[in-house]
Amino acid sequence: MISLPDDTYPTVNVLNIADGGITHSGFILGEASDDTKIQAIKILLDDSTYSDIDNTKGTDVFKTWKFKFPSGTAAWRQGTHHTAKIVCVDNNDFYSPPAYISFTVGNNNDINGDGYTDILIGSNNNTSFIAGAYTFLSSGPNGIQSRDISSGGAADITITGESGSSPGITVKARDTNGD
Ligand SMILES: [Ca+2]
Ligand SMILES: [Ca+2]
Repeated sequence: MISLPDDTYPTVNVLNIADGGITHSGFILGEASDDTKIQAIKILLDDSTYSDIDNTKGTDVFKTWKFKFPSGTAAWRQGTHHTAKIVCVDNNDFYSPPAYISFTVGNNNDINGDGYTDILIGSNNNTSFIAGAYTFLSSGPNGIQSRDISSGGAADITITGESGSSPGITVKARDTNGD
């Protein structure tokens, strides 16, 4: 059997953040592919140095990847502007054309940690005088599925308060299970 040389460059792209957009998640999500094997996926943040998102040197020709924003003291503040350049390297050290995004950090309201914005709606005015909050979670790139909770639809998470209390007056969304 003749082994043909690898003459195909890998590809990489970002799925959840548009170039020039605002992100309301704490992750960058994307895909990578190659005709032979993906060796590594690397990211360069704010023109610093490349670090590995994935360096498993596996046998995959297609991968999805997920990069978590810096945390702790290095965490990015809301309203700050950042750039990310991502490349995929194949098993012959061919580099993909880079995927490049520049974006602004919004408030992180990706509650289910899938990289896409969720909605938390406070309610303190329902018929039984029980206050509450409704959470609608994104389902990946399809976003939040439309539903009508007044005619049989349901929120993903419903927080119901005691009668007479008002937990829904002020609500805050955060990435509660991001990993
Ligand atoms: Ca290749
Ligand atoms: Ca989400």
